[in-house]
Amino acid sequence: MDLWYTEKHSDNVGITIKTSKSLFSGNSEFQQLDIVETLEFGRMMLLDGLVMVTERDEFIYHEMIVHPALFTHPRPKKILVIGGGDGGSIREIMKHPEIELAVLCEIDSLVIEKSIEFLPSMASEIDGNNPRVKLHVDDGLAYIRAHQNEFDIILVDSTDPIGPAVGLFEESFYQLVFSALKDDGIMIAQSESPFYHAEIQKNIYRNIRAVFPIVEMYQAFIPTYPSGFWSFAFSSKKYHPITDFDHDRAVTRDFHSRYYNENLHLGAFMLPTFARENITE
Ligand code: AG3
Repeated sequence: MDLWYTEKHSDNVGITIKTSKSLFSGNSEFQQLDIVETLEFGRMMLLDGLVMVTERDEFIYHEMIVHPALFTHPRPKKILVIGGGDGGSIREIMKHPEIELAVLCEIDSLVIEKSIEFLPSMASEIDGNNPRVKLHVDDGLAYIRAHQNEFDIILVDSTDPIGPAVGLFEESFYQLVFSALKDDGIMIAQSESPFYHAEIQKNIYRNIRAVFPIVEMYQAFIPTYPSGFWSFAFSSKKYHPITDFDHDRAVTRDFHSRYYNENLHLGAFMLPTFARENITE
């Protein structure tokens, strides 16, 4: 029997992926979590039916949410990831030896637990054995409200602005992130698809610009996300992702990356006109 899963990307379009078995399906107090085996993309994790990660293309998202900020900030030491319970962002952060501490604040312990169990290639650094990683099961809003002037970089590794993540796209949340960052801090927030989510993007960028002086969108190609054309908001108090980019440190990095590189760091900020128009007032 053929089992195909479809996530609708708009009212009339979706992505359909052939699956071979379900590894886990259950509900937490926040959302429905599914982990399935697929033929083309390896294991795939869904929250409320939306594709969060697949083993085959997660490297693109996780390299791109992490490395542009870490090679722009001159001395990043302490990082907070809000969401990201699969562990992929933490894995990429740990490739930077100068990072002293990465805190993961995920609202849903079921996501962490099942990622450790079924997605070990992503969750390798969140299994409790790395002293440079701390886990907090908490609402991101509650967590940063209690932290000021503490982090060099904060990554908002959230799901779409529906369900438990709605609050992570509001101006009041970005204000809290701003306060939780040090004076030269950087926030990166995943910011949806320029192709399908023009209205959502307008809203996200308006909210971030109300708080951060430097805001630049950059893009990545992620095959399993709506339209494949995805984006991140580089939001910063002081450092600019292009003029402050530490090119030499990126070139001499001592880890292999499969998507990010020193040329792409610059290229990712070059946007097609329609995408730029989504975020210009
Ligand atoms: N966070 C972004 C997922 C958004 C996907 N949206 C969708 N499929 N409609 C992924 C978290 C990875 N750490």
